[in-house]
Amino acid sequence: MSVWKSAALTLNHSFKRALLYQLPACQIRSKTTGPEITNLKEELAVLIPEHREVVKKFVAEHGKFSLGEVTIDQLYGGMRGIKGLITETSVLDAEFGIRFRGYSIPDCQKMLPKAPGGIEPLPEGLFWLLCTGKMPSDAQAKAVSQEWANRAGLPSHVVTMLKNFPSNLHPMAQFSAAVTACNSESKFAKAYSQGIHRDKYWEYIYEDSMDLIAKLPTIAAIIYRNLYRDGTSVGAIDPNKDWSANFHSQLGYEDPQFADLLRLYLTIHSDHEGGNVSAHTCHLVGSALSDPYLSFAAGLNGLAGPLHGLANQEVLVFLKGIQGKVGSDYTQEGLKEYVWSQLKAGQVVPGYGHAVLRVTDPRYTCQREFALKYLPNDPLFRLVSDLYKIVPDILLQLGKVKNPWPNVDAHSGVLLQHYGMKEMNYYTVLFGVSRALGCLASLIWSRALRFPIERPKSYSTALLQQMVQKAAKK
Ligand code: AMX
Repeated sequence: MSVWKSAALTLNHSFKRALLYQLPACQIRSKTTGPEITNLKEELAVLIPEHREVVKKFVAEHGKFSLGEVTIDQLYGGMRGIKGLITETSVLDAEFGIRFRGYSIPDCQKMLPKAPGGIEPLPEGLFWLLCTGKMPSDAQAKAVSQEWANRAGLPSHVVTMLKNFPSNLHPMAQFSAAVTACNSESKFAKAYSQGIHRDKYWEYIYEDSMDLIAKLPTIAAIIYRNLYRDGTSVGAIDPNKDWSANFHSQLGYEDPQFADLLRLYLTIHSDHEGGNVSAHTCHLVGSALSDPYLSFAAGLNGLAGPLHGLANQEVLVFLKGIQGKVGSDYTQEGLKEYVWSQLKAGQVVPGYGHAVLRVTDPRYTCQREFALKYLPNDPLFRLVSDLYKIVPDILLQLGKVKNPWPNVDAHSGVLLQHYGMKEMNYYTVLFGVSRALGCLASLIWSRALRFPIERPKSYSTALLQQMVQKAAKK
């Protein structure tokens, strides 16, 4: 195929994707114009003014376009389905699952750059994609790896603080506290106090975000080693290794297959559009111009809830409960009985259900494919597979569950257990490391697009009752 034809096809594909997912015009520029930019901030410096103009024009022309009504059910029902946020990095389709800038998880597995010898995508590449809307080249992903390696150092007070935490403080509480304490390093907070122009906010948010993402694996690994490896040193970052490979070594693991699993894990947990608790919290706190350390720590506190990120820990507790009570020689009937007993005790089945999705989560599916390839005979994987056959039917029988299918958390712990990471209380920390990619890419764009402080309207029941009565009299 000629170079021109191939470029035209690429552009055609990009235009189709842009039309389908309403990507900004800046995302469909031909890759072939000008020399390749490998520095992410320089790339954003080109894209941001273009996209600001696109948004300005769009809002000026269509600002009064209605997206539907809000019902009282929605006010009392966790705002489910209310359209109230702009998140440029990803869109969640109830029937399809997540698309990162229009790309599905299998697309990302195929198209994102890989580490030498690895087959799973580099989270560095995904971060580039989330920030820019463009699939990065190997050189662009590598440049991000190197930047993160260079920015990974921790302030000593954070290391001391982590050392002093009691071992009964949950790893997520330690993680969020350490991230908050890194606020001493905030370039945004410093620049703001010196009086920077609002047009420049995004540049400092970008700097803090890159610094924070770089530091997260070291913070997380210190927590892991303090709690489960007698406080042994996490060692130095190797600037020639990618972000996940360094994290893998800092945690104390050696199996390259586990490093590749971490790449997949850190990619797929990154972003799930804007309304989920962690992303929304980070966005909300950031809208007050709290710096990225404070904003993301707030998001982590939300992720630590059992109905959100902590579900990955809860799933393992659930699976171990089954193994303890029903044994590994279980029958389908035995499994069903256990699930019903959990429901009758007024508890949820962790790892199942979703506020938006109405199909099996593609993040579950890709982890299942990984397991089928590398650990098909793992007993815990077999249990997860057997539950997949019975839980949806049981949940449907309850008559109220809107999505009976498994979500991301139903699968992740099983893979980690297989590679030796048995400490289930730690699992949400891994989720948190990954979630930073989505939350912080969005935070950069929120400041780039100068989104205002978030402040939705609330009502009291009494006021709503008056409103309804008044409407009935008309
Ligand atoms: N087990 C038992 N009951 C469930 C259920 C489950 N897995 N999922 C939903 N339900 C119940 C709800 O508790 C609710 O009951 P209620 O009316 O008596 O209060 C009813 O079904 C309707 O809920 P829904 O509209 O289907 O779900 P939702 O949007 O309110 O909640 C979620 C979504 C994820 C919190 C819920 O499905 C759940 O609790 N799942 C188990 C926990 C879990 O896996 N969380 C992780 C989600 C993914 C993530 O964020 N990481």
